[in-house]
Amino acid sequence: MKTKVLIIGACGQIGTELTHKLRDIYGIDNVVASDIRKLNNDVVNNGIFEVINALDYNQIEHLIEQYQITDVYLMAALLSATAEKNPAFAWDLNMNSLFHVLNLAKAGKIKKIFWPSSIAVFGPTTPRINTPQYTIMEPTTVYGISKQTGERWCEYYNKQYGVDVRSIRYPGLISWTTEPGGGTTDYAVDIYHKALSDGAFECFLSEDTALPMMYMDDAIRATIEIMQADEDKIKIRSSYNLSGVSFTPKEIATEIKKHIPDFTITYKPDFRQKIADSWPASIDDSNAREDWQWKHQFDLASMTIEMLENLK
Ligand code: VAH
Repeated sequence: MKTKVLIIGACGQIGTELTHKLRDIYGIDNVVASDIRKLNNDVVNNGIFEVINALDYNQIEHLIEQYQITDVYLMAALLSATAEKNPAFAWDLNMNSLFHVLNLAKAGKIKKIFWPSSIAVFGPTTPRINTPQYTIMEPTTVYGISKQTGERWCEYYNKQYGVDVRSIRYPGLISWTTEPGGGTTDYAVDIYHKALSDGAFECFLSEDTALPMMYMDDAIRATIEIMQADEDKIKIRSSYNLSGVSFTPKEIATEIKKHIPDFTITYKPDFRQKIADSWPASIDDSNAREDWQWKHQFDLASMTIEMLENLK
C-alpha cells in the first residue's frame, strides 16, 4: 500500500521541519500538511495544505478518506510553559486529539501513527542523571501529565486493539527554521538569535540548569527511523527515551563565545525554572539504540556551528 501521510500540527516547531522531510521522502503529492491556521508560508505554499482543528474528529476523518491517508503524525499540542497558563485547554488539545487519531486507527482507517511524548513525563522524584526508560514518573506539569497519560493510552490501544502507534520522548529541541512556541527549553534556541542580534542574552533559567537537548535534524531523523522500522522492532509502545546532548545555559554560552567572543549572558530565572528543575538532567536511551538502532549525530559543538551558520 502506498504511503500517504497526514501531519496534524504541521506549522509547529517540529511539524515544519517534519513536513519538509516527509515531502522529500514520500513526494509532495503524498503528504498532507494541516494545522488550525496557515501559520507557516513554507509549509502552506510548498505542497498540499488543509486547515483543520485537531479536536474535530469529523474533519480528521474526512481528510483521511479524501486523501487515502495511511500514516498520521500528530504533532499538535500545547507545550510546558503555555500549558501551565491554560491547563484545561492543554488537557483537551493534548488528549482528545490523540483519542481521535487512536480511534480512527482502531476503526481501521489509519495504518500507522506517530505521537510525540517528552522527557516532561518525568518529575522531581525521577532519578535525574541518565534517567532510565522504566522509572518513577510523577510529572508536576500539565504538559507532562498529558504526555504520561497519552503514553498509557498509546500502549493500551496497541495491546488491546493492535493499533500501530509509535512514540518518542523528545528532549528539548533546537532548530533555526522556526521560532519555538511556549517550551521551557526555548532558551536554547533564543540564545543563538540574541547572540547574533544583540551580542547578549538574558536567560530565564539559572546557569547550572542541565537539561537533555537535541538538534532538530537528529529529532527528525529519529522520527522517520522509528516510523520506518519493522513493526516487530518496536518493542516499547508507550514511548522511547531519546537523547542527544545534555548541557547547561553556562555551557551553551561558553560554546557560543568560541564563535562570538564578546557574547555575554545574564541569568534571570522565572516560573520556568521550577518546570526545568522537575525534569531529568540527562537521559538513558539504550532501548532505542538496541531496538531500532538509534544513534544521535549532533553534539553541542556541531549544533552551535549549524545554528550560527544558518541564522547569520
Ligand atoms: C517544552 N520543548 O519545553 C518542550 C519539550 C522537553 C521539553 O517537551 O515544553
